[in-house]
Amino acid sequence: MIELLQVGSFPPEVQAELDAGFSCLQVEDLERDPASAARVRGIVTRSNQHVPAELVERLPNLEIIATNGVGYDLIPLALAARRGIVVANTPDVLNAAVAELCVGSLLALLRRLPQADRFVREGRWREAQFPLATSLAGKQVGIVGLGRIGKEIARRLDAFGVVLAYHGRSDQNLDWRYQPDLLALAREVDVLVVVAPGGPETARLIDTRVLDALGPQGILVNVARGSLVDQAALVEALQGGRLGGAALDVFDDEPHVDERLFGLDNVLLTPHIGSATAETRAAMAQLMLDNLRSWFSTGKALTPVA
Ligand code: 8YV
Repeated sequence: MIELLQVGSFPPEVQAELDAGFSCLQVEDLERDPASAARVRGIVTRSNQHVPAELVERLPNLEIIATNGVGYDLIPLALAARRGIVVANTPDVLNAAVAELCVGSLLALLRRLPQADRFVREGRWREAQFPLATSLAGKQVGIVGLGRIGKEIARRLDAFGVVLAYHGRSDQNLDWRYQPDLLALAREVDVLVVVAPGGPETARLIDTRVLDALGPQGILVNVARGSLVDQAALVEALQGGRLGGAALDVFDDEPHVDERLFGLDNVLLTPHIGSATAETRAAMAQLMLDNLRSWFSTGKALTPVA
């Protein structure tokens, strides 16, 4: 049976599929039996798992790294390219789920849904009216990273009557306005949605200058990677009233979240659940498995990272 090195865990039904088709080693198995490293032909992992370059270097016959997720920022891509190792992710099948979470989180933050729920549950409606919130309709929204998921977010936001613009590496000549200057975009909008890929090129893209340009009424939404935002600067801007609010699904050092965020009423926190629907995760796992099966039967992955 083809031997894979498994980095990270999978739900039982996915693990059963992997075990039915492959012999899955753990990193500990390499320690126990160093000779097994030469037999490993693939790494199977998840997008929130770090695949160290040192680990890849220990596998002389590695052919493919297949990840369950769209992000590949924790995979040593340059090393893989140098070694001729294909990296396959699971794009597109999770676009709708992440877009739904983005729009849902933005609406929840603007209309203060968590607070309204607690207001009713705690019986406070009997004594007072819930304070007015603010509408999404009519807001100026900027999207940082108009890729596959970004476009799904934009299409959904169009239906809410917002005014959309986007920032990224190039003008895609779409109906939405392109803003080549990120600071200018942050100054222009009420809401800044971060949905660009993670990795060294986008690390701390949203820094103090961008947050201050977004301003005390501005809202930041991050459904991409914690690495895209200077988290310390974000916390300080929120605590200091220099930013109006934030909806965050991703963080530095997950699952450990800066506890200073917990006391902020103008922040919505979710535990990296962008793709976390049953349907989406099933589709992602299927595509990950199909990438592996396709590679070992045809020499081609279905969705290699461009
Ligand atoms: C999860 C993600 O982290 O796809 C990604 O890049 O960040 C999320 O879908 C991943 O799916 C965990 O397996």
